[in-house]
Amino acid sequence: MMKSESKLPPGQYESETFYRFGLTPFANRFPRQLDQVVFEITGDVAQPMSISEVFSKLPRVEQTSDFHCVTTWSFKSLRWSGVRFSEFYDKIVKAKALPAEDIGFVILRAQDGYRTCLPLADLLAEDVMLADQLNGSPLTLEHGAPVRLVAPAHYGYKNVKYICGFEFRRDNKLYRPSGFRFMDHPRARVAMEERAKFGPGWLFRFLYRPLVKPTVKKFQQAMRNYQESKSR
Ligand SMILES: Nc1nc2c(c(=O)[nH]1)N[C@H]1C(S)=C(S)[C@@H](COP(=O)(O)O)O[C@H]1N2
Ligand SMILES: [Mo]
Repeated sequence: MMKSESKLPPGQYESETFYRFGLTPFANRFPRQLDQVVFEITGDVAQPMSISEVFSKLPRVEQTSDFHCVTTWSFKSLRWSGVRFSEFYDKIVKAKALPAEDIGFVILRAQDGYRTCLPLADLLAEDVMLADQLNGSPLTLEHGAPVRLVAPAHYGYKNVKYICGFEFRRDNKLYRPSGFRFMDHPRARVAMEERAKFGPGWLFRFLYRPLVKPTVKKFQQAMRNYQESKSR
């Protein structure tokens, strides 16, 4: 496939491989529920609920976007298919779960225990998706099956894989990040190099870059172990 000519954001380099990647404590954790998509909707909503009909109820959209991990690798031109988060919010969450008028933040939860948080306004952007397909095939386990968040304007760590829950909140007081607090910028916008909560973003290029290789290795080994355990 033709790669886009898009310029990379500040401090990023182009990777040849779309790695399985993440926070190392999550390398050995995998989703249990792969065949059916069920989202838990909680928080400041009148009607907390589980929702399973998302992909059948909303228009399918496709988009090609680049992916940027905070540790400085980027992978260009990924073709995602799924539904727009804004459609999901307007047509399903608002209609059924009845969120408060002044929701400010969404805590995103995954089947491996991972969680992160983004302002609702950022999630409502045109290019934010709940994706269940990548490059014409169903999402693989490596990349977040059965469904992941795709938010190309935000670093990889906001692009939650194995997504299973949305906690809609007026504020983010109750939110506790998965990793170290300093690592979790409330927005993590790639264009602004919001790599970490404190300090200049560019500084973290040099702190994070040496972590890429060992992290990739750890995630690859974890994947092999998992596949072996499944085939036994
Ligand atoms: N559930 C879950 N989602 C996650 C992570 C994780 O460990 N668990 N890691 C994040 C990070 S740091 C990155 S860079 C991307 C990596 O996505 P990929 O494995 O599809 O390349 O997933 C993000 N979403
Ligand atoms: Mo990342």
